[in-house]
Amino acid sequence: MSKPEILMPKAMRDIVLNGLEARFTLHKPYEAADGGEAISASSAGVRGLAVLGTRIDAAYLDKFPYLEIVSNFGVGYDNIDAEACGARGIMVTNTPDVLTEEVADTAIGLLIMTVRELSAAERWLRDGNWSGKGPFPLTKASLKDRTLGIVGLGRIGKAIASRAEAFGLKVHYHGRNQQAGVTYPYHATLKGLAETVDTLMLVAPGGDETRHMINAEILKALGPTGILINIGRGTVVDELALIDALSNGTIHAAGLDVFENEPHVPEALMALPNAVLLPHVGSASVSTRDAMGQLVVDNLVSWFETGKAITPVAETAAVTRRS
Ligand code: 8YV
Repeated sequence: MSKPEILMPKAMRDIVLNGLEARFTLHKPYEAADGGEAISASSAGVRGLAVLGTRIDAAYLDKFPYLEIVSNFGVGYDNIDAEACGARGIMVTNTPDVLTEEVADTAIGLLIMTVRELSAAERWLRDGNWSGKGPFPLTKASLKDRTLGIVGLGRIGKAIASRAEAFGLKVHYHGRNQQAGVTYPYHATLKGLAETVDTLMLVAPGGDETRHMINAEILKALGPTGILINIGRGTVVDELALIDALSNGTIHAAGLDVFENEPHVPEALMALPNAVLLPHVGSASVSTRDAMGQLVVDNLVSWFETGKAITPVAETAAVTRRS
């Protein structure tokens, strides 16, 4: 029997490339001089996509009449119109769980960096200021006595919450629904959460539903001692409103691992001393990225061998293989 054809729109880690080449006929349109043309010429028999960040919408799906499965590298899949896939009977998978602890560790690291101004303190030393001008100025904020409001208490949110508790923080949360068995105080509205806590941790997924959830009103509710951390998706925050809030003292500081238009970060944000900015490194260790890559491969292998995906997304959980 001939091997199923898989298309990888953008280059991915060797673990994905080698894993797919061993089991499938792999199309790599990015190697051609004209990637776009190459996709339509080679697409006829493609039954699976291995995707890293490529926008997969209805028009993209039209190129692949025999498509059965889209295997996404990343737990977030706001790059994929999963409802359009589901409506066509196309399975979508993501890479949950394998990155949970890594992202939670990064979130806590970013929180402490932001509260205690650790990147500025390191720059102070490296610039020779410690021996020249004296000690780094005391930070206005401390982690002690903070209350953390988590927006999006899913698997990663819960891993952050248990770490935060170990640091002595009180934890509250907001999400679409109150969760059974969760004892952290629940806030039905984001504004209610922002008014109650002094530290907001965003772990919400991207997409239309969460776009610019964090706006001027929410930042005002968070208040002048407020600290905003975003480890989820950049689109959740209205970046211009955040720049305003950081510039005029509406909130104290922000730590961001994700941005609205990655990899572009607004100059105005870069210029702010009270923003800690990381280049989307939440899951970015070799071991975690390898585990994510392996899951991209395993979902495709499982689908074509057993007819079942390992980690289907909610929108396509009911999709079954036709052949
Ligand atoms: C991804 C992420 O690795 O999993 C996600 O949703 O944001 C990251 O962990 C990244 O988007 C892919 O480069």
